[in-house]
Amino acid sequence: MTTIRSVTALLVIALLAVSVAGCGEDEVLAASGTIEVTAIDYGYVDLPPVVKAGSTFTLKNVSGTELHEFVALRLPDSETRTVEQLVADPASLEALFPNVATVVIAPPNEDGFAVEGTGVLTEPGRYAIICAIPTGADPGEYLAAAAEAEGGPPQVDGGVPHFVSGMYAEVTIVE
Ligand SMILES: [Cu+2]
Repeated sequence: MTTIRSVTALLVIALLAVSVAGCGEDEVLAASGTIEVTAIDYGYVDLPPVVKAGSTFTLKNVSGTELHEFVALRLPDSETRTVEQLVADPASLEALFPNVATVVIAPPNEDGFAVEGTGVLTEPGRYAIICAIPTGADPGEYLAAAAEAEGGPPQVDGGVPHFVSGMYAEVTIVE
C-alpha cells in the first residue's frame, strides 16, 4: 500500500514538473492585448512585468485628487541599471526623455487618454514607466500647460514628481 502511494506521489510530482516547465516560455508569461493599468497615489496596479509587443496600455486613475500619467521610456540596450536606480539619478532619467514611446494621462477618477503615441508599445526591450506629475499640481492647470508645451514636461507649480514617491515601474516588451 505504502509503495503504491509513493509511486503515485512520484508520478504526480513528475507530471507537475512537466507542466511547470511548459509554462516557462516567454509566450506563456507575457501579458498581451489590452493591458488595463490602474493609477493610485502613488503607484501602478496591475502592470505586468513582461508584455508582448503590440499590446495597448490603458490607464484608469482611481485617485480622487491627483492627475496621473503613464510615461513609457525605452531604455537603451546598453543600459544595465534598474529603473529604481535611474529614478534615483535625475540626470540619467532626464537623458531618457527623448526616448518617450507613449504617454497616457488620466485626470482624477477618470480613464486616461494618450497624449503622445497611442498607448501601444511595439519595440521589444526594457522600458521605464514613470509618472512625472508634480505632487499636488492642479489637474486642469497641468493639462492646459501640457497642451501648450513643445517637448518636455510642462512646468507647473507643485511638489516633487510622483516617481519620487514610488510611482515608477519596469516593463519588458517581448516579441
Ligand atoms: Cu502620478
